[in-house]
Amino acid sequence: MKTDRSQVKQDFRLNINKSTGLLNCLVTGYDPFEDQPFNPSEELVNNMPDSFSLSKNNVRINLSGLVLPTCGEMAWPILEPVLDEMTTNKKPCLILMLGLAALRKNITLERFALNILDGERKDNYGHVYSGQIIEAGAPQAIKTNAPIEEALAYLRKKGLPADISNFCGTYVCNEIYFQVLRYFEKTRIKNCISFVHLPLPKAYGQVLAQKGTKKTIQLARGKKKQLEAMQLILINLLEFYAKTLI
Ligand code: PCA
Repeated sequence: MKTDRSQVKQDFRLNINKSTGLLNCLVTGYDPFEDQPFNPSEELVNNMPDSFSLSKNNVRINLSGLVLPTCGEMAWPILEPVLDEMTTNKKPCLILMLGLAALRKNITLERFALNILDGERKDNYGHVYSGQIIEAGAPQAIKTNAPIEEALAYLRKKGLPADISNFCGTYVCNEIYFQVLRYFEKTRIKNCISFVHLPLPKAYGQVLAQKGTKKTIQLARGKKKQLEAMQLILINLLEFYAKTLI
């Protein structure tokens, strides 16, 4: 099914910061979908800082954020030109992609994107797919080049519980993750691309209560604090990944 691109809300287009210094850094999220009234990924992208610092190197890195519609057919034509713009200066690209996995409890760093669209869930523009290939001739799966195992250990050490997942689903997050990984496979630009599925804040609060440290356990209660914990993860991940690119 084709959808008219003019239906896409303007707020899905967030201006990409042109002067990103050492790195081109982008964080993406999605709007609410299915019966979820809220998407933590949207909330986090909209509230992220404009920059973050790399402690040891004393370097500040600017961030751009982009909230995408939960529809692959809509989202990719918005994201692709942003990637084109990001890659024109040939600087390394760091992309942290976020999405909601409402049935999961913990934050998960996704290892693979699959070349498949499948499932019974309608996207926000009514599309449903059944075993459709995203790109003919492309690999069946692409593995992230982000050092997720090391990143996971880093987060856990800071009392921020997370896991690795080998299945990003077969819905919109997987589709766009696949497209972005594939995009960079075709360029020679140094990059680090990582997809992180977020649970609902309440579920993460329960995980934090069990696995957090003295410091982070305080963020276990209340949506605002739970989101703060997720924001901390995001910043820590960005710092960790950025160091591998600079
Ligand atoms: N999660 C969905 C799509 C948008 C989002 O936040 C997914 O996991 O595919």
